[in-house]
Amino acid sequence: MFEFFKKKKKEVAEEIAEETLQDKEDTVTEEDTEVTEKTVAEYDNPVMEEPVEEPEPEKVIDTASEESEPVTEEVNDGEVLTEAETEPAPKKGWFARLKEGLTKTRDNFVAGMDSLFSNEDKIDDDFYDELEETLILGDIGVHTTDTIIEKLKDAVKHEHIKKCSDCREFLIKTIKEEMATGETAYEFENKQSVVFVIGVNGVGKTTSIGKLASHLKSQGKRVILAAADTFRAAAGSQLEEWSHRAGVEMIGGVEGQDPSSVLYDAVSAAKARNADVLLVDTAGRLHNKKNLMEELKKMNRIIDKAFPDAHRENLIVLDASTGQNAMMQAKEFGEVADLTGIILTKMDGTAKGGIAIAISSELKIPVKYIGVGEKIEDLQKFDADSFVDALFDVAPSEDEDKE
Ligand SMILES: Nc1nc2c(ncn2[C@@H]2O[C@H](COP(=O)(O)OP(=O)(O)O)[C@@H](O)[C@H]2O)c(=O)[nH]1
Ligand SMILES: [Mg+2]
Repeated sequence: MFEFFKKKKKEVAEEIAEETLQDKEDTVTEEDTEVTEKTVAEYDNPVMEEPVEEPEPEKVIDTASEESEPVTEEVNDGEVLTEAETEPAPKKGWFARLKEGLTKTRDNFVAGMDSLFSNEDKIDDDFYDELEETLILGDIGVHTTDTIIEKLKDAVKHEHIKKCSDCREFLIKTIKEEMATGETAYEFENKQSVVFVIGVNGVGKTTSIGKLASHLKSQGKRVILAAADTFRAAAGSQLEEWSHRAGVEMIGGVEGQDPSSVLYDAVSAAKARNADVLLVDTAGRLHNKKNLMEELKKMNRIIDKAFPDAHRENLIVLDASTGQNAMMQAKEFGEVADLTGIILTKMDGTAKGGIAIAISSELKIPVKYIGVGEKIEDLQKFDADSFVDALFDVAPSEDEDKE
């Protein structure tokens, strides 16, 4: 297979050079001239035509168990890396870490539920109203809330559910069912893959790539990172820092370089080193849908030509703390890219973790990983059952809490 690539390399390079040239010519169109004249401030807006409110990067981790405040270090452009990211983790089961990360969501969401389910009263309309309110306030979303309440009403009619206190178990079961997105696939971890990581600025793309690289490396995979966010120099140096932490190689470019040319170099490196997974960091600040679509298309064409056999994955990163806004971003990106999964970050320190339920239930795109902190090990594979158990404080089975 690789002989074929070697032979093709020159050809592909020529085609890409041609394409780049073509792109340069294209920029002379009236519309695009206008685009290039846009100010940097406008580029700083997130991707979509309708401005999506950009989340403040969250730096606070709800770390009751942290002994000391993480020391922060200012890097360019206000990016802050914490020392905590490099510290070795205290050895805890992943379920315990998940539960710890979900503390705020649980306090917000389940505390309301518990008071609702703790009484022995008969189920009436007030109960349904309160349940509806609690679910919506927990960021489960109107659509999913309606579905859950309908199922509950049905069960109350046909099964032996009489008292409010009987509903808790049914609710847990229903939420798990709603979140089941079918086979949640992690094949890319075991194939030669190219993974595009996309999403608006500040959601945690670069951080998640660092964590994912470390996770894959610990499984013995050879990982290469591509710094295709060339919009500003700080983005490349931030990814480089993560590549050191994870102990993997990074292929970068210079500020302002065509991201596709960085990608091309990275693909060549991935093939030369026989890498298992190429993780591609992308810019979150392309200012409109057309630009984003063009950029993604161009990058996809490079993979089509230069790495046609690679398994492809488009993971969108969403910041859970933005609640319903995250859902909107997923829908908008879904219009320009074939999303194969979601990385839901900042599940720690937010009370809006219920958004994971809304996203899985409404979008039917699997949440594949969740970020539960800023440290390198704070990325977990997402499992709906464990998530709901952690949220409702259901004790895990012994197997579940193994590393
Ligand atoms: N608490 C917390 N912070 C996170 C998580 N993921 C990312 N961050 C922080 O979010 C900020 C933005 O992350 P970054 O990776 O630069 O976002 P990008 O612009 O999408 O690449 C950084 O301060 C990260 O440390 C997470 O799971 N939990
Ligand atoms: Mg970034």
